[in-house]
Amino acid sequence: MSESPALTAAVPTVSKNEILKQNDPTLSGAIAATLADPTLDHFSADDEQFLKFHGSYQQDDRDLRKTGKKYIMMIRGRIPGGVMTSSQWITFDDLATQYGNNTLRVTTRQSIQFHGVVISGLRPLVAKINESLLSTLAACGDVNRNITVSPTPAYTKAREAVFADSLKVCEALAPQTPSYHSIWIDGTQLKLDEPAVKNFVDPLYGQTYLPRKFKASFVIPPVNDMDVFTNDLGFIAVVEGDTLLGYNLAVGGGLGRSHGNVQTYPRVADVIGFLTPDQVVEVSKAVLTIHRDFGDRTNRKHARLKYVVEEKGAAWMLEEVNRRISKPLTGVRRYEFTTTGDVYGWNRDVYGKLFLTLFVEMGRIKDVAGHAQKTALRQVAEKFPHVEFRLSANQNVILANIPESDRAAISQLLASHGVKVDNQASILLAASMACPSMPTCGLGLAESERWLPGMISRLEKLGGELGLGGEEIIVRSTGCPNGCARPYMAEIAFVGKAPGRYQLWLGGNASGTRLNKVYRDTVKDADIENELRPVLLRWKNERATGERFGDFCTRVVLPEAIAAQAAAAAAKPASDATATPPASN
Ligand code: SRM
Ligand code: SF4
Repeated sequence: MSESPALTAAVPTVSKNEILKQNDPTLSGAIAATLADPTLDHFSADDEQFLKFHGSYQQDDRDLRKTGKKYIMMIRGRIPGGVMTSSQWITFDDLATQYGNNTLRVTTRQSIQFHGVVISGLRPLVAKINESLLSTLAACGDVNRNITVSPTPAYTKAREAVFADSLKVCEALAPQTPSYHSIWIDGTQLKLDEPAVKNFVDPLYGQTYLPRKFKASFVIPPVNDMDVFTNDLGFIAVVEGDTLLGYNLAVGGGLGRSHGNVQTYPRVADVIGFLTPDQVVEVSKAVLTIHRDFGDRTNRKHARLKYVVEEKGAAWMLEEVNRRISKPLTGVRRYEFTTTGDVYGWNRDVYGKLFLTLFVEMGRIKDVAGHAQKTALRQVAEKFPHVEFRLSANQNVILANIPESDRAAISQLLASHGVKVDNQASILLAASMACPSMPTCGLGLAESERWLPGMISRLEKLGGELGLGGEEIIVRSTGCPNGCARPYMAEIAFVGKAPGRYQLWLGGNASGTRLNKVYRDTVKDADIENELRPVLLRWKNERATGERFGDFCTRVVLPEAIAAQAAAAAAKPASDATATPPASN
């Protein structure tokens, strides 16, 4: 398999991916041909890029690298708002067993990922997802990704209107490429010489799609369970009782960064105006096309919409959105967020039925000795077909639409598989998230999903020693700085730098409105308690009444640490200056 010949003629100013898209706006590459060849165990580097638009990543098992390279695929579902029927759940459960590594990975964007799929399983898996009336199209790639929507049915009946609006946006922003159907459903390579195919240009995205990924979210205050400010496009519902009045528009959020590259940084979105529900599609297209037209196509590390908004300003953004819509946005309405968390256990919904939020450790649904969560959920889906499965952006599962009469039977079924409905996890674990990192993620620099549960136990031990047991602190970890478990919003974040080494970030808040900051640039795994002990002790002794750890760090610890780092940097000879770790990035 060879690289695209177009690369030899690369226009120096645009990135490689731009040339790939330009040369094949159908995004078909040679995917179908590779799938049809049983001698191949992986795709070409070019097709890896096209595959993302189809919802799949080529990976290799990093645990096996020392003995050889085993190619595996990750497939991500496109599940708007994370809502699934019980029969779709059964399909996904079957597919994980038949083609994947027998786990379902609930993602931080309300989707499910399959890991460890070998190339021969890829097409049947994607075809069966489509048969279940879900998709994988645009779950990844330079397009609008899975739209997230507040899933909890406890707060307002307006959620249904918000969800309906999100589906309209999802449909309006979906790419139109004919290659998805032909590769995954028909199993054929698109005939690139057919005029309709040859001249295909996506009506919304154009020939080269977006410069980078684009993420949208709908959230209903006061619960910021979506981390809405980390999205390129956020709709913050303005609700009166059960009536949806409209949305405040948030633009330009995003978290990805690279170590040592200060041109890359996490950013919270700006809230720039208010729109009525009839405007959601028009406004979504306006924001998306601003990214399409102004995003940086020369440098993928600088290509997200957040850099456009940061560099041109929120006022410019508002003007540009208004230029592209028929009725201008009006002034931002009052809103307030108080929490980002899910409500665990049994609760009553706004219609008088019940829902049950189940904690999923680091998002990984699997069967282990004494805790067969995968089997338990499947049996719920089989025996209670009216139950709706909702994925949360905190990597949990909400079972919704449950009559009171099913409560005892469902609790009992879960208990028989070791799955608790009360006191499901310790207070720290229940508020934690980790990205997958090893062994599947090719970008991971350190462990994350496999490491954080042990780290949480260590923090619980430390908290116990200091008399701080029972206090909630939002702890998140990622294996690299890309930010997949949204670490930069956490009160304590561990961001992988190298095997066994983490950057330590402190200072996010409970409402998901504030970024944290770097406290230590590199900490060895074994030294983490030593770094955190004095900070936790100060919090215990010096905090204001009810002050959370992240708020205390932002008020007291970080300003002092940043001043100390600046003083140390000033005291160093000029030649050493670049070795000073940044206080924030
Ligand atoms: Fe992510 C890339 C996993 C949410 C920022 N992300 C990846 C890849 C596909 C690695 C790759 O490119 O080769 C990871 C696959 C690992 C694996 O083995 O499964 C990966 N990202 C995830 C998931 C599964 C993490 C999780 O714990 O659930 C989340 C899937 C969401 C979904 O269903 O669509 C996931 N990723 C996020 C988020 C959080 C969010 O969107 O709410 C972010 C930060 C927000 C943002 O986008 O700014 C995020 N992922 C990234 C980035 C950095 C993007 C940037 O602007 O620089 C990358 C790297 C890239 O795109 O080049 C990345
Ligand atoms: Fe991979 Fe980094 Fe995302 Fe973790 S944060 S899944 S290591 S890209």
